[in-house]
Amino acid sequence: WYTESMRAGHPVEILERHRLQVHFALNGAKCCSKAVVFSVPSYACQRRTTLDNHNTILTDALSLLAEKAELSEEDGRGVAFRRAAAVLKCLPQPVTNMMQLRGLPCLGEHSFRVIKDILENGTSSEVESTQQSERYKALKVLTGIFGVGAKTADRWIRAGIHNLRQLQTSGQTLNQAQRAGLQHYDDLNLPVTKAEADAIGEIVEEAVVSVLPDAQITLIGGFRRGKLTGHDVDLLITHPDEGKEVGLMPKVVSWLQSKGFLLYQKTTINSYLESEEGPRRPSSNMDRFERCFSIFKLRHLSREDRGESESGCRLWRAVRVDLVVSPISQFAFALLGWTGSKLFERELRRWAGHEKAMSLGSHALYDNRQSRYLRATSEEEIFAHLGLEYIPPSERNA
Ligand code: DCT
Ligand code: MG
Repeated sequence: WYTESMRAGHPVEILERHRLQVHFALNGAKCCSKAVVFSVPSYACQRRTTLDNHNTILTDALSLLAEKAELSEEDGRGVAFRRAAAVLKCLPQPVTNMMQLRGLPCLGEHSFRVIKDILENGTSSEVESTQQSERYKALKVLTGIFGVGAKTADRWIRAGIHNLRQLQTSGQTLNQAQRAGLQHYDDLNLPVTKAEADAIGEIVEEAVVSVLPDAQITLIGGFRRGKLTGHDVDLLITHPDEGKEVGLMPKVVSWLQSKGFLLYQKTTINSYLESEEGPRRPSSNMDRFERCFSIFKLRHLSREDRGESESGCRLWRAVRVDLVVSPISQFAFALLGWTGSKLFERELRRWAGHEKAMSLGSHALYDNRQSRYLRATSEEEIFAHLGLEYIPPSERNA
């Protein structure tokens, strides 16, 4: 069919997508007499998870319960729901029958109950009651403020604060990030489009190249995985000559500030030094790079781009932007570590530790058995060190 369609001149991308779907259908599902029974490997980093999710109703429900657990600081439960959702995200077909799930990894009793409820009743009573819960609604609104985490939101809720108006009149002291977060609340809760991410990439490139020619900049995070929208723009900066990147971030930030592009920024310096880390201290901490958490002032690309009318629309919007600077020797690890998804990253680290006795971080890979760091100049090499088949970014959407 594939070869014939090629001869018939069908577009290659479409054929390729169909070929992969058929490939996965053959590999990821077995037909038994009653229904297709799915089978997938247990670590998300062994699976190919595209954005083509055939089970969004189930995965949205499990993701909401994961979020509720994370907001309640029940991290173990949160990860369990994330893993269950990730397994369903990579299935080649919609689940229609509980029997199809026999033998799938990562589906605990609780996740089974939620799935069963949805398959039988069309909705999950637990998800519905969560969505209606005052506490969950307040946690969502308050953690929607940039700079506010679950702990702060919980403290505020216990002080009777459930919404932005109550927060503004409460007399609570906000730090600088939270003040900026509150000020730009609506914009920052509006999805960022790929076109906006590209526009920001171009501005940052101009800044970077003007202070350090030959520096390179890469769009990372969800947009590198092919997502069409995101909650922020993540950019990774490096330079082909090791050491040239030192001190780059403050210069880039000054350039951006001088042109009026930054509504808020906080820069941290690179505190990762391999020689001082000690072999058994994996570099999994995300905060060790020279990093800038910022809020950009992005002039609207064009009114048509945003589907807005001529009248009454603002000329700019606020966008969350994360800039990270990596030395070229750590670039492949930074690229892999910052491309995500968060669960894919977590599973890579779990695979490395549990299956290979290695410690993977976004700076380095350490082999505990050989007591040495394993070098890599590409993501492909890191997957090879880990004994994993290479998974491209577009298939890391676990
Ligand atoms: N990351 C991670 N662990 C975290 C936070 C982030 O591994 N706790 C990595 C994976 C994704 C990357 O950093 C960027 O983080 P986000 O912007 O939060 O994720 P995203 O996938 O880009 O999501 P979005 O599209 O919503 O921005
Ligand atoms: Mg992102």
